[in-house]
Amino acid sequence: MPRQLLNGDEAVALAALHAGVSLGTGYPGTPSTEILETLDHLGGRAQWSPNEKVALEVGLGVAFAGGRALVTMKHVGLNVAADPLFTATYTDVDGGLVIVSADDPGMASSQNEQDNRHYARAAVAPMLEPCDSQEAYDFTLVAFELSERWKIPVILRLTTRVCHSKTLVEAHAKVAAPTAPVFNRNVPSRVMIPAYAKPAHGRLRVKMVEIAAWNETSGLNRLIPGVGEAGQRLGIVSSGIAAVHAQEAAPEASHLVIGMTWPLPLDTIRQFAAGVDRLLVIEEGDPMLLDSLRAAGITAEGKAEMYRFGELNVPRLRRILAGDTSPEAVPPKGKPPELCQGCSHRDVFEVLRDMDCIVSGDIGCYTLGVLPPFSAMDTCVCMGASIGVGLGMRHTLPPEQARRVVSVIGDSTFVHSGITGLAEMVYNPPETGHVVVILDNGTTAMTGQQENPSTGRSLNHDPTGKIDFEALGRAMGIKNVHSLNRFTDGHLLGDLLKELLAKPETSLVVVRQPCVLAAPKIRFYEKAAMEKMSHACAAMPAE
Ligand SMILES: Cc1ncc(C[n+]2csc(CCOP(=O)(O)OP(=O)(O)O)c2C)c(N)n1
Ligand code: SF4
Repeated sequence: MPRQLLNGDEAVALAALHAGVSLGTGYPGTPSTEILETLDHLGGRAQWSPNEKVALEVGLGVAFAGGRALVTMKHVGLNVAADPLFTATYTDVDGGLVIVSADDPGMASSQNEQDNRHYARAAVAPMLEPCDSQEAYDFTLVAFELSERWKIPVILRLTTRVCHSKTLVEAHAKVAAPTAPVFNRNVPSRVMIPAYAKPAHGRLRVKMVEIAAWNETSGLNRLIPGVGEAGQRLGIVSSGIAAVHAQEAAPEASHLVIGMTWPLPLDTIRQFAAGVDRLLVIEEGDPMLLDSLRAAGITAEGKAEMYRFGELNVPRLRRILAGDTSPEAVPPKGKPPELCQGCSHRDVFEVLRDMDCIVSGDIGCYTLGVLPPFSAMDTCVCMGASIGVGLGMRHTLPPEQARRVVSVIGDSTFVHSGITGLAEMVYNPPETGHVVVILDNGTTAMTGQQENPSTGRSLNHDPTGKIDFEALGRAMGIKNVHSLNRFTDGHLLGDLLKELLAKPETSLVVVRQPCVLAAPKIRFYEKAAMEKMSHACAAMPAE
């Protein structure tokens, strides 16, 4: 087959197609978003879920029914999906279940740089870590096989550079037809009441011992002998993109590149360590590999604490090798990000700033409301937190300050994890009431204009069901529900907010205007849907 230049995300999507996945599910998040979009473009079946927890649950259902499922998310998405994850590993899946966690060391576009290798150990799941697009392709195929052989979910951990760098890929599989789904009743392996979960936990630990033994000869871990004496003096154990940097920074050293980073091939590592004078562990993020080797009694050196932060690269690797802990050069400041000119979020933050509101913010393009000239956001923690945090402040602040608190959340984020916040507001209303503003710009703008359950279009932009925020708010028991079209009555927002903030009642305001970058596409999708509908009507036989 001809070789193709693909980034890691595209390579995973191609492999998933070749593996015959029945369904790809996920929630957008940089750097994982392109996986499902590519799967869809390649003709596979892919859909966005409201959030990562639901995506994993749907994937698990597919796997219980005998189909192969690919579930994608960014690293923080795995926090949202952690609840099903920790018990899914106890269950037996019939079809392969591969969960992609795309980590973001250096926080190119994230609120933290958590290292999701910890999840493999904590949730007891095998983890594969490719270091380029070829391995992303190969390891995805292996992950499905592993998952089916041991009936266990497998985590494929990517990082930003692997997701977004293009390298050559030789695809050696052909598009497989999805396996025929079948329901096999298996109550003790699928219904996790304590009576079944206790033996399931025991079975899981046995599986991991077997997988660890398999990993010693799996072919996923590569030994690259060093050059002469230098290759005996220094041995480097690494994984993922760090392995690529390490080979460039120290080509004469011996390298052991770990492809399956949980459970570890400890005998292989021990043998490698015995053949070198000095063993250095190079890993991006936390010293997880280092700690595991030391716990297994393998003497190894790690990097200095300062290199835990941010991405590694070849110059940083050279510093680590030289034991250089002097302060690093600070990269020149780029242009600060800003809301696009004409962005609908601008006016809202101008109003909030001018009213001196205490703004409990959320994650999306609108987080830029924190920067000048708006400077109108006071908190932002994780998706959906705007409502709970706003309520907490309302419960605690003196009334004159509490009355200034407003929660601001985007449409995609609201569906992701804001709805339960509304339930909290209705159930435990603060004495001063509360005001939630949904900024509905008709898309998930921040991650590249994906659809979500409130746009009325599915991942491939075909029409589907649509959540009505105002109806939802009323049905949940919110006292005051208002909508504003920013084009026609945006100027009323200030007065409306003033009125609602003065009331000791719960209020929801939905401010609508399409994202200016997405608007032409949205018009195109709407027109295409109308045309499809009129063709379907014309084809209907007259009565
Ligand atoms: C748990 C989690 N999943 C995914 C993301 C990535 N992400 C950040 S904001 C966001 C949604 C933004 O859409 P919306 O709320 O509609 O705001 P907009 O960008 O359109 O203004 C996503 C998917 C994240 N930060 N955290
Ligand atoms: S992409 Fe859309 S939502 Fe984001 S800043 Fe630009 S106009 Fe606003």
